Order: sequence, then structure tokens, then C-alpha cells
Amino acid sequence: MSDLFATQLHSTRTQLAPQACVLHGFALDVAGALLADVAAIEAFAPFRHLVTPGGHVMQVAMTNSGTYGWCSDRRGYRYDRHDPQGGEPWPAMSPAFLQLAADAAREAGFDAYVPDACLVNRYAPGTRLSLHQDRDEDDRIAPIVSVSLGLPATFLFGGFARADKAVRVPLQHGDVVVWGGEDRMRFHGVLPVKPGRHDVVGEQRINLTFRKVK
Ligand code: MD3
Ligand code: FE
Repeated sequence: MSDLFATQLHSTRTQLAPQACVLHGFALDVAGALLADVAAIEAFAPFRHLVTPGGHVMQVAMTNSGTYGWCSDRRGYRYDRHDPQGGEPWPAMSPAFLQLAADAAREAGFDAYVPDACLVNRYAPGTRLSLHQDRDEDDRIAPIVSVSLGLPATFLFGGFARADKAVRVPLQHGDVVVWGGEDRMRFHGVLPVKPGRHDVVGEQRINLTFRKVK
């Protein structure tokens, strides 16, 4: 019975496009390990609200793990090997991070996935992420793997132009989204997170996005 249930947790998939899918509950059994690793990252590289080149403070709080970390300031967006707040290298990606990313990528049809960056996003209730493309990576074919933890959110899965109609995709604790290849450059965003409390994660949503930058 428990085996059947465990299988069930990993069995549902929503195909969003030819090379984009949601693996429902795929990270559920490692969520505790991933959250412990987020706490370790945060201890060395605290969450912070970055400033956009336009001078706006981002609602989402961010930190990074891996060889490269995504940074934004008045000069622009870029990946940097060092945390500009303190100058140290970003905390290394943990075995649990690398394993989950590779397992999810393989499940979605992308073999031998070795990300070199993980952007960690933290959403307080009310926080949104406006429609954008991820275009600061040199590799625009390799998949991005995203893991949702904590409060649920509605993800906006758009097209290749900002004005294209976006589909709403509900994401829960433990869900993993993988997209690469022809769907890698789609516009996407997150609607404001509704107030609530998750049993394990509390009043927040944490999202891990694994990328291949170089
Ligand atoms: C499917 N993060 O950090 S991840 C980002 O939930 C970012 O924190 C969001 O967008 C978050 O850049 C979304 C899930 C995701 C992201 C981009 C996609 C799924 C996607 C692009 C195309 C298709
Ligand atoms: Fe993005």
C-alpha cells in the first residue's frame, strides 16, 4: 500500500508544451532535505531584495547556490561567481540539490543535467513576479528545473512574446517544473501569493530554479 502511494506521488505529470512539464509532487520526499540546505545557504548568503536596472526594488527576496549566482543592480542583470554582499563565493550546491535537479530533468527527458547555478526565491504573501524571460544564461537550450516549496502559487506560462496569452498553472509544495529546448525562452511569471501558512514552511513560498549558465 505504501509503495502504491509512493508511486502515485510521482506519477502525475502535466505537459505544458512539447518541452515543458510539471512533475506533480516529484520533490515531496526530499523537501525536508532541500529546506535544510536552503537554511544552510541562507546562513552564508542571506535573502535580499535586489534592485532592478530601472531602480525598482524586487518583491521577491533572492539568494544563490552554485558556481554562479544571479545578481541585479542599477548597472544591470548578470551572473557572478561571488556574492556582491561580502565578496565570498556563493555556497556550493548540495548533493540533494544536484540529485533532485538531475532526477527531475531525466524524468522530463533531459539526460545528464548538471546545473551550475541555483537561484533561490522567497515569496512572502502578496509577492508576485511579473512576466519575464530568463535570458541571462549563455545556454538557452539546457532545461531550467524549478522546485516549489511552501505556500501554493499560480504560475503564468506564456508564449514567446510578452503579449501572448499566458496559461495559469497551479503549483503546490513539492511540485517540480522542467522546461528546456524550444520552450526555454517562454515568458513566465507568478501571481501574488495568497496569504496562508504551510505546515512545514510557514507563511512563505520558496522556489528553487536550477540553471545551466555557462
Ligand atoms: C516554464 N521563478 O526565478 S519558476 C525565476 O516560481 C522565475 O520563482 C519563478 O521565473 C518562481 O526566473 C518561476 C517555474 C518556471 C519558470 C520559467 C518558465 C517555469 C517555466 C519558463 C517557461 C516555462
Ligand atoms: Fe524566470
